[in-house]
Amino acid sequence: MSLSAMPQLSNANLFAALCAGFPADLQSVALETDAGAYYSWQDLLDASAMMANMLESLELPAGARIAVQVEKSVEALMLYLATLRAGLVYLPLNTAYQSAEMAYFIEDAKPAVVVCAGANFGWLSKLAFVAGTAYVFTLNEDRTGSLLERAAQFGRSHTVAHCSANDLAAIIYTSGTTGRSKGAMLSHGNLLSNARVLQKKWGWRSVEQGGDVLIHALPIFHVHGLFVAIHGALLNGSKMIWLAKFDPQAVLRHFAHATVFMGVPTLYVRLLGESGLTRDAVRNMRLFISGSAPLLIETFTDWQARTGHTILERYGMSETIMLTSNPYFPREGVRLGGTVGPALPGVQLRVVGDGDQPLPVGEVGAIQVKGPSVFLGYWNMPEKTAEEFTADGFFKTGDVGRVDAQGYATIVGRSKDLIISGGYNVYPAEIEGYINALPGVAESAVVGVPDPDFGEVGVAVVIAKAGVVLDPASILAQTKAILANFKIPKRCYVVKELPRNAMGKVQKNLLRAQYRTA
Ligand code: MCA
Ligand code: AMP
Repeated sequence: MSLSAMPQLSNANLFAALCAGFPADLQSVALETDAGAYYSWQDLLDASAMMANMLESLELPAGARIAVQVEKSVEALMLYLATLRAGLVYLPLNTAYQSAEMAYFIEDAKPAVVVCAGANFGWLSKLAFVAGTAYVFTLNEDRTGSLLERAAQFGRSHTVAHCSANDLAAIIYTSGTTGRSKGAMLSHGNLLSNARVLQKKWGWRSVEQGGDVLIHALPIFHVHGLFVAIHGALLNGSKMIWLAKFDPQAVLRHFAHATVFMGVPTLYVRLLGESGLTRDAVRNMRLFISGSAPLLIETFTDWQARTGHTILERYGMSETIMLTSNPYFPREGVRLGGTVGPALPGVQLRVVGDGDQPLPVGEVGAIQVKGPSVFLGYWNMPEKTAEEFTADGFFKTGDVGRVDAQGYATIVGRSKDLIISGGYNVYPAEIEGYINALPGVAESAVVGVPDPDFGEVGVAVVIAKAGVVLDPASILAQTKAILANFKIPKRCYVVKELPRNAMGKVQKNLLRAQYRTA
């Protein structure tokens, strides 16, 4: 069959699917910001088209990366959509990362374009140009910067680039337990298949069914805020109330005009601290979703008692997007506090013991998964990628848990040395690497301890070199000058020695017990 006779292959570009979900009335409001700005669906289409045309004018190679480290804004969302519709690769980076961290990401990912805050242009552009980046644009929350100035010169009509489901759409860095961050490669198919499953699973309502309004209070440089929240609303043609950052009182005010809220457990803990959180305040809401970190059963039951709503907890990863979810519809079962619910349709989840042998129901073991939303692999790390998959194609999550007779999964811990603080991942190995390099430090260990607000925070235990006197406050201050603020241990102790097992390995469990409280 000649090419021309072949049926027009449907375009698997995620953007094509998202905008197909936009409401018929494109002049209606798509986003309402906490600063009182309104953007229509047409604005999203027009602005993302102009930016896509601008990106295409740069004549970048296929698969070029667009690295973005900017404060949350609607224009940053439009840039994400523009990158998708241009068929390029979106690489979001936490705004708290400092130059040492950014140098690593840019060296590793070799982005063709970097978009940064104007305030960081000085140091970041130098670092990017040295690494071979061709273009550095600025984008500020007040809609100033060279990116929008440049895009304003381009037209509003744009043909969405043709992509196959397996084409790369985004790279999400999820730091490695060995300290080196790994770029999780997610395809258009990974993202769209998961968005469609969640649309059904969570009962997103079409405009005809009364529609939905999402309060978006999460950062948009991680999977939860960038994919789970944004794709949920866009695919469903649902308005977003767009908060630049989480503020409990602002969220409380918006509950009256919204129906869906997604958050990490810390957001729920802080909302519970507000006397304004009442049944009446949430009378319009239909769904509260929690994830990214364990939701304490106390938070689950307190929320239920205070608001009458049962939080829906779900479980996912940057490498897999969402994997399991408690039910939304009563006909599918109850929401069990302390569990992350059954595997999503299409996801195979198993708990294994040694040799990847599946364990009997209810037994605790390593969680492994397979499914359409499991990533393509780690950027530039084929060996590391291969290590993370079993011979029969299951991805090793590094999480430890069990599955009950009804299929509900419970995460009981992690085999990976990881602290999840306020929903952000903090890798002890990375912090230890920086602390060990400080003058006078012989060795260090960073462990996670419970925290009422962030769920878990880091504590550093440090050994000084012989004859050196170390000041804990100075160790933290020096680390804070180098690393993202959320990674900095909340407490630091200088001790004579670290507890070790027979093999000489630091016994972090003993340190966690010893430093559990300040
Ligand atoms: C801020 N600080 C933190 C954290 N956030 N410390 C530890 N852990 C944190 N998460 C510190 C800052 O360093 C600063 O300290 C002080 O708190 C105030 O900073 P600020 O930014 O104002 O804090 P905040 O506004 O209170 O932020 C807390 C927050 C934020 C709203 C909970 O951390 C947040 O938005 N977390 C959401 C993360 C997220 O989106 N996770 C999804 C990952 P100092 O003053 O000393 O500098 S995706 C994922 O995990 C998978 C795929 C999944 O399942 O979703
Ligand atoms: P990330 O590396 O940002 O993709 O974070 C993924 C990790 O977050 C998972 O491997 C889990 O350890 C953790 N996680 C995500 N959702 C939950 C949840 N609902 N309960 C417990 N841990 C979770």
